[in-house]
Amino acid sequence: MKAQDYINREDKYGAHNYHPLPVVLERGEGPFVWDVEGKRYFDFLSAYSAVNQGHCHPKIVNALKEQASRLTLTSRAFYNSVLGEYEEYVTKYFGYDKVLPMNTGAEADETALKLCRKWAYKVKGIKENNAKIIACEGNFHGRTITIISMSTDPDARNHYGPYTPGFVIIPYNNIEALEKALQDPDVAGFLVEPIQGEAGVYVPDDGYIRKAYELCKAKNVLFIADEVQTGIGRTGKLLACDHEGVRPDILILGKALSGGVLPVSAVLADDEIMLTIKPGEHGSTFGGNPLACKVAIAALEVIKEERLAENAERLGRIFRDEMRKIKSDMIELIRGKGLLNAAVIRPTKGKTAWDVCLAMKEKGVIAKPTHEHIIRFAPPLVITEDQLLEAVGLIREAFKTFE
Ligand code: IF1
Repeated sequence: MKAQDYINREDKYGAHNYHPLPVVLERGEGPFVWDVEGKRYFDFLSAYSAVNQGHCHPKIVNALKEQASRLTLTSRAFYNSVLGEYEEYVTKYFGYDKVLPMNTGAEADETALKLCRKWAYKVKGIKENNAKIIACEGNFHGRTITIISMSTDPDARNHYGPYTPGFVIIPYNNIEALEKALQDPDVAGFLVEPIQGEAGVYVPDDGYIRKAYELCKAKNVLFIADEVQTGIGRTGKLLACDHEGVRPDILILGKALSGGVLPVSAVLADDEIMLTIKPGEHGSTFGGNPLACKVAIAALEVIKEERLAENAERLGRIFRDEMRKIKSDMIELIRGKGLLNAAVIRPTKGKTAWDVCLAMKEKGVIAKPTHEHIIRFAPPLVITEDQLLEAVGLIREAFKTFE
């Protein structure tokens, strides 16, 4: 089968809810993936930051293999020998009293919203059904009906109504707007991405996260950080909130929590919040399964053992410096933090970010445009300096083809 045959088959039998780059991958190792014709690429998407530890990391794959032949799923109707080990490990790792394990990022976000509402009624004392949660324009928190009820992206939202009420949407990176929204005594929480991924790696002003956290504290409002994409080393610290010394009241993790091996997500909080949910009030068949637990422990160990946050910080600076040296009229701006970066593309002679991604693919670097004029650059954090410079060279060549 040729690449086009694979593409045609997906097109014929799969829902058309994606528009992939025309490349068919069959193998991965570290920062590299190979297509069905054996061509090697630098992966500059990392499955939207799920593969921070690199493709098929041997330590994580071994953890998977070992646990897969012992016990994979018990459901939470019974205890299992691994869940407690993981719960102790992950709570100490991130510094919280408790964890609630789920599978996908969207589920973890939903869990955080439920926790926030429960806390609003049981602890804060907001009148039943009146709790409001503030979210930001340009947010991306997943695809469920409740989550897209917060979305301001017409593609994500339109024709899926009626929507879940209880959200207040304010501009991102705008402290005055937050201050104003927090005047409402029914506000229970503020849900925020420390860097907006889907909006195009939109990095807020220095001090925004810190100030927002302090405003929430002053109003007894929970500061809820969606670190599904920014967490676990991606931005040069373990958490993006660490850049401003902020410890969220509720922390949402996903993606790289498993190194891209399985869907594993988690919500972390202290007892005052987490213990408002009682037995039978929330859960998931697969959440906390022993396979996921062993994989997540290994994935988190790799982050520390290989100092991947430090690598992201150092290489991120080099990447932005080198990208800014590329002479191309099409590059309007390079921005980002750690190894979560983006180029804003100025359409030139009818050529857009999509065409740049096609050209990069030909040169051996794969990345994906977002919002038509932005390209995200987020390689696995295991990439070395030499590899990064080689990849930038290929990206430079790709831009040259448009001269
Ligand atoms: C897709 C974007 C990235 C997320 C944050 C929760 C979730 C995500 C901050 C939900 C998911 C994804 C999903 C992916 C595209 C993608 C994405 F472009 F849409 F914004 F990463 F940049 N919170 N992000 O970024 O997690 O339920 O998917 O596990 O194809 O929809 P999920």
